[in-house]
Amino acid sequence: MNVIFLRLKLQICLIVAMVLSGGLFASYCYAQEEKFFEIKAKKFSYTPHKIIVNKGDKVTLRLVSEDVTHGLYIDGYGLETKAHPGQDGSITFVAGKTGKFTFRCSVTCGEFHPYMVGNLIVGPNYRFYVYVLMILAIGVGSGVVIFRKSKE
Ligand SMILES: [Cu+2]
Repeated sequence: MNVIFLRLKLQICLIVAMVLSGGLFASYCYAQEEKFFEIKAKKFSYTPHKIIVNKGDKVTLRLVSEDVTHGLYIDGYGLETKAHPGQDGSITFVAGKTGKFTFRCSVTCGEFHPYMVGNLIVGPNYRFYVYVLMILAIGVGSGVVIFRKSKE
């Protein structure tokens, strides 16, 4: 094994590492989607009462009250907003945790207030894994091609 060959191998490793890290970063950026939901709050329910997003999504919830002042508190995320009649509330956050989270009214609005709940469902981000697999395939593939060429 000569010095030139060793240097080539090192360069190949460097290129592959650069492709992989750049690809991972790009995957992370492209896998993130912006999602917007308008939630109508009325004694004693939310419409819609089920919000489904993917991990990493940038989520904006606008809370609109159709009668009295209502709140929306997301368990597990510890986020809250309030909507007064004619004055909407809003929360923007990155859904960093997967799972099923309950959101509930945080303003006592009447006798059935404790039952005013909904769910935030944050699923795993499959798009991200698909991108990562593609990048890995490209990285390994190009590495193999360069490696073979350098051997000739
Ligand atoms: Cu309430």
